[in-house]
Amino acid sequence: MTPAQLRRAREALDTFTIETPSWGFADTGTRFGKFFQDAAAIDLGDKLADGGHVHALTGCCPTIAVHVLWDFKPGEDPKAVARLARRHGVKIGAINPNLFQDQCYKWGSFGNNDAAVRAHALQHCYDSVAIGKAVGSEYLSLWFADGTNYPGQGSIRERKQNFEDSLRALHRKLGPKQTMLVEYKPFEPAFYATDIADWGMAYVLAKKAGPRAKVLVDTGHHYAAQNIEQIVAWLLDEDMLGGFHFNDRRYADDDLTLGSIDPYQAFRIFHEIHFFASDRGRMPKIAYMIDQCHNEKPKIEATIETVVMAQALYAKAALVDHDALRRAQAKNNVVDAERLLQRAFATDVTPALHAWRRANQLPVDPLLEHRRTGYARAAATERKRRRRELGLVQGGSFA
Ligand code: PSV
Ligand code: MN
Repeated sequence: MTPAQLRRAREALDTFTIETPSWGFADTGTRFGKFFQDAAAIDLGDKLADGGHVHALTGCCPTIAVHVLWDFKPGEDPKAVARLARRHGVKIGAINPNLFQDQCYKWGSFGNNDAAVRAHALQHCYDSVAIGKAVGSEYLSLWFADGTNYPGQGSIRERKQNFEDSLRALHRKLGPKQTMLVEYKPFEPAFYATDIADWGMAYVLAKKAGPRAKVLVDTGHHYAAQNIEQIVAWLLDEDMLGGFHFNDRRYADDDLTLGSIDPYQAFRIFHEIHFFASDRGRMPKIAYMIDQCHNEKPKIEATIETVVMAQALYAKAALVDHDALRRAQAKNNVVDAERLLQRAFATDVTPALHAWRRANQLPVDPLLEHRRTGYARAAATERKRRRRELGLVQGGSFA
């Protein structure tokens, strides 16, 4: 790396944080079953401890996303949870209401044709907003499993209107510091018409809900050939990009670790963000989050791998020479324009990552340092014992 590249990459790293998901530390599986890990988090305390450990090693994961039903026991004091997070050196990040597991949601939540169920779902979201205010969270992150499985099953327009009404009502409850993120997904669990199937639908609903509603892009929630960075560029240009759920995939919503299959995809997304920032003279406010399930890899290792990969790809994307790119684009010089991206992608940014970590008193290799601490071994021993004492069947925690 040249000294200028080194400086640029380090400055980029200064602006980058990424949120870890509480559910990424717990036992997860596919719908065919779960394979348990002794060190998997049992409860929210464990998840916050694991997330705090990841932040202590990487220095760029100061918040942890929580899922209300999986993480908050009924009657749990959110302020006590916020204090616990602080003790682990982190804060509570996005609040994710759970609108898909109760039996009452068989026909949907906000899209349900039963007003009583819609009211129940809305109340759960109001409660989630209140939790968010109590813990000082900036984001309410909404994903809906709503949809229909067969043609003719429901009125697509009526379901859309039900969504509009509920999201508008929910937006009115947001505090001045809260942003509502609307996530989309084209398939699963509904397999005919998911109610919020793509970014256009999420955009329309967010626009109608109010100014503090934005779109959330989960990289796994697209058709295989879809150009995700183009969606990102459009949302940026419309000031409607609220955040990301990062993960990688080979087939569908596989929730693999970021960059394990296609690192160039994440690079191209980050490039659009850096290019936008360079055009506008300001970095947009975006909630970078991870949404992965680590079914086979040790959970903390998989999380650290993801964070480190995200930092590397973000730093590489910062190295694209934007002035040269604008010149190449103005002349329709396709080859040179593409080479600028490829050259940045091929740059080894390890020296910048190491220098940034050293400057922030962090281990240069967070994964090796994690192994050296023996954290996972100790957690496995303690959690195994605690599961026995509590009489818990492994995997008793949600997610
Ligand atoms: C759904 O697939 C999703 O991406 C949503 O963001 C959920 O909140 C998350 O996964 C966890 O199940
Ligand atoms: Mn997601």
